[in-house]
Amino acid sequence: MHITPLKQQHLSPLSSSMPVPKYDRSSIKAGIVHVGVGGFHRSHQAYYMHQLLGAGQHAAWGICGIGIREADQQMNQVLQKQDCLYTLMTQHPDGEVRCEVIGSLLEYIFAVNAPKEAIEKMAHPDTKIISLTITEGGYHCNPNTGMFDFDHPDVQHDLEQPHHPKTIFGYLTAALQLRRERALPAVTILSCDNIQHNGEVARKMLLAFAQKQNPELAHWIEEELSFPNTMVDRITPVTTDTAIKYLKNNFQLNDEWPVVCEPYIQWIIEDNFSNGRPPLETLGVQFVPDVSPYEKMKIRLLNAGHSVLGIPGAIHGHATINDCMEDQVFASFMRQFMDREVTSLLGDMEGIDLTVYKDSLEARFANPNIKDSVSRICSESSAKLPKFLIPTIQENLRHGGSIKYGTFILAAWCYYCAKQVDLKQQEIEIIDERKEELQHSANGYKEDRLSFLRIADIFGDLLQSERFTTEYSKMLKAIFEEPDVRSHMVALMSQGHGTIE
Ligand code: CS2
Repeated sequence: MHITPLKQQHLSPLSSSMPVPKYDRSSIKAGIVHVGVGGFHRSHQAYYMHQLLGAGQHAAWGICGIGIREADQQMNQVLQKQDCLYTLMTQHPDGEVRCEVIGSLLEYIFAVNAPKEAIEKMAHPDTKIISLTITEGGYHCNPNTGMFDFDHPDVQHDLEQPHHPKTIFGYLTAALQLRRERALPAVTILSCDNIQHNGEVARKMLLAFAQKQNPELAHWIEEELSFPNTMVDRITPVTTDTAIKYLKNNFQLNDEWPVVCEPYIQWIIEDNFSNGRPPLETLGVQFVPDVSPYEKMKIRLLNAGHSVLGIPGAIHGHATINDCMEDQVFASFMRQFMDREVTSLLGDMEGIDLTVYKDSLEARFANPNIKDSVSRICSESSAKLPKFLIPTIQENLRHGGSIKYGTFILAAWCYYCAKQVDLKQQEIEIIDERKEELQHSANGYKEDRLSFLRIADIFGDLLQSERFTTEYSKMLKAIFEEPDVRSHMVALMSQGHGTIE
């Protein structure tokens, strides 16, 4: 069997078996510079732009990808080899797989080796938008205080060495300084991370950093740049060898890093762009004056729902989110969490029926072909839970609402970090930037039941609530005595007749 590597020059023969870009990629300008090209950017924003380019007349809106972390080296190598092309594999619940080559990513700069090139690209006159998927933790925002974390060693480094930055803020200030000196128009900073008020957070953190480095630049940023808030959505699991083999077997195509995703896609953006924007409304993207209620709904239901399944799922030994959904106890537990602890905190949203939305989340999570691993969901929980789950518990504490489902997940997370094995004694690999700290604090439970909660920038003021700590301690004790989380979930749902209440 002859296998063809994915490259621009091989698109023509491939076009008889799957859709490939029909537009002339060499004539397109990169109006967007995107930092953080991973699976999600490639299944979401790059896919939208690909559709737009395919519709013609939008040649100003290609993408230049930038990787600022050492870990981006692999993406760099693959994309350079493949002329920045990749296959998007959309997995339908009925088993259908739709494959398509995406061409909107025009070039990729591995900034770790070429910081100047990356900064110049951001400062290029063609660049109108700098978009970000740098993960929840990449903003260096202390969730407890809402302030910029100047203590992080990378931030310190960037303040000292502005020409060789490590953080997004170092890159942005270097590039924006050039734009200002060259009297170029400002850009829009478009955050696409799962953070409530993501645009505002990006703005606040950038201004804090710039203020310290160069107050005049900070003033210019404040006056000239816009930071629309956005809500982004498309479940994009980690790419596995199965996907790579599928393309080899079915299309004789060697794509070293395809992207797998669900059919569902959504993007809601505030229409506030400093230097023009692509006409994304033609593709069903919603432009609204205030995105906050939609962001809150998505983060508190979808993202938190994932963690509510994933953390106990890992302890139980479920491998994927759809495995969790097949387990009636897990599925009901998650739905009850949504119904009893989240729904009442979400305001009215025009055109949204929350019951329909929650039903659709259940169906999306249950898609048997998406195989989204619980390890992806549990990864970086130290950055996710302060955004996805802890604010829900805090709000419920303020309003006297139910907290038991959310609290159970935090107790289960402590167990997960302390023990790192599932029920069959299989090792659980913790993927988290703060892994050691989490393990250490979680293991302190023997001497101090509340030790885990003492990581203040994760758990905020939860420790101060007696109602919360009482409930948490009971649950923690129960889980450490009997790690069969599923039985506790059953007990918890039967309202007070089980081991925990
Ligand atoms: C997930 C998200 O990382 C997570 O824990 O909840 O990546 C989720 O799949 C996306 O936000 C879906 O839009």
